[in-house]
Amino acid sequence: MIWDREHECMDRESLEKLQLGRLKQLVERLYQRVPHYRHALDARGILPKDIRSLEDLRRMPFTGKDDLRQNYPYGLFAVPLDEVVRLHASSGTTGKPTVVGYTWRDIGTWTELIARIVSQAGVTSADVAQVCFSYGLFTGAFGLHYGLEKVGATVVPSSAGNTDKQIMLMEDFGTTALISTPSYALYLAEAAREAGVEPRELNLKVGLFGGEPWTESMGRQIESMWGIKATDNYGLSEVIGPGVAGECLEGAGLHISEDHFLAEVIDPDTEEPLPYGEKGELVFTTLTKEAFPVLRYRTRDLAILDPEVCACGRTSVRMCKVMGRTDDMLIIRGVNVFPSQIESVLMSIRGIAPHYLLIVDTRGPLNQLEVQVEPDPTVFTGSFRDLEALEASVRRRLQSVLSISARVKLVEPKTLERTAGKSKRIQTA
Ligand code: DLL
Repeated sequence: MIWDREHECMDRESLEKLQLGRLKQLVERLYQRVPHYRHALDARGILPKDIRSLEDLRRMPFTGKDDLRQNYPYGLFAVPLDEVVRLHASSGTTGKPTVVGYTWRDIGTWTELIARIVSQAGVTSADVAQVCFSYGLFTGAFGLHYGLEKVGATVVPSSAGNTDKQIMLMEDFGTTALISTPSYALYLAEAAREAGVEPRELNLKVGLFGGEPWTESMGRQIESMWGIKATDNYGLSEVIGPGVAGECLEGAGLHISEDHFLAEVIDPDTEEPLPYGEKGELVFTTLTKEAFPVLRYRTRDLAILDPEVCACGRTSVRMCKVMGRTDDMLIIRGVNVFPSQIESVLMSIRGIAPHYLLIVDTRGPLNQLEVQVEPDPTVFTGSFRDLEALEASVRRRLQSVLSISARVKLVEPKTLERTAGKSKRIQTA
């Protein structure tokens, strides 16, 4: 079903007219209300009134994670805090998270955008939708939640974890739609089998998966284990959260809600926009956000855009599945992790040498992270009890600062590789 036919099937000319009007308003608002953007526009000699066509977007400055870090926590908000009704956060590149805010109207916009993507995946008021994202600062759960309610689905906010209970709820409540990361969907299917429940015999029909990259082949595996249709949906906190783009049942890419987000693909090195069909870094400009609008936000995600009208009738540009990243961000059990964040945690712990190795084990359904560190021989006494205490304290710090559970392994001093050039600190097992 098409949730918002007027906007999802708009002809290009009307869409571009709408986008241009919204872009002008956005730049005006940013210029008036957010000093960071005013300075960035002034530095390029651009005034809001200079925007005459969508092409003018090319001249605008980019925004990146560093800008968010420098303006932490509220510096990029375009409304006073008393108009903000919700905060969410995702990983920053160092110790502090990236904070995003929503006005009441933003929550309404988000709800509509999610209603579009869940309808694209075929979810209706007849469905029982189990949301297995963790409810909290992560945008996944709350984001999907309201849009699912909007289409009238029966929402089961079971949150992440507690696998046995998830399976019991699925059986007892007759869940038909599973909302989670793709890796959690695989893990749940395995766990169900281990608990003596055959996933294919449950009532599930469809899954909406996102929050991390997954391949077509992983999708086929999820589909065959659960006996469902697996659909992909994409988003990021800085832009709104989930709801930026979603796959319809044609399975031919993810429709971007272009009346709310201007999408570009750029060459990450030259920063030049690339034509449709070429692989590059996705860049989004929010056209309607009030509390936390962004201008040309560099996602670091690599993808290709396709402007062809889809067989489903929607006219929006589609992005392919995310093909990789331009940086070294990892996603461990749905949590974004930058090696630089781990580094800053490690460096704050006494007794640890400034060398580490991250090993990402992708063999099971859920990624595992092992952090190998060397005890600092000048501080460390060598007793076994001290060693255990140090390991435990590193593990606790990583858990409390980054919300990730990692295995911590202390290795012999001076055994981790030192190189004169770029050190290789991430390995995949
Ligand atoms: O992961 C928003 C989201 C939640 C989307 C639930 C879909 C479902 P962040 O925590 O800010 O927001 O992480 C954003 O996750 O830049 C991508 O690298 C990655 N990502 C999100 N969805 C997908 C996807 C949420 N479908 C970052 N495919 C993004 C590949 C994805 N990568």
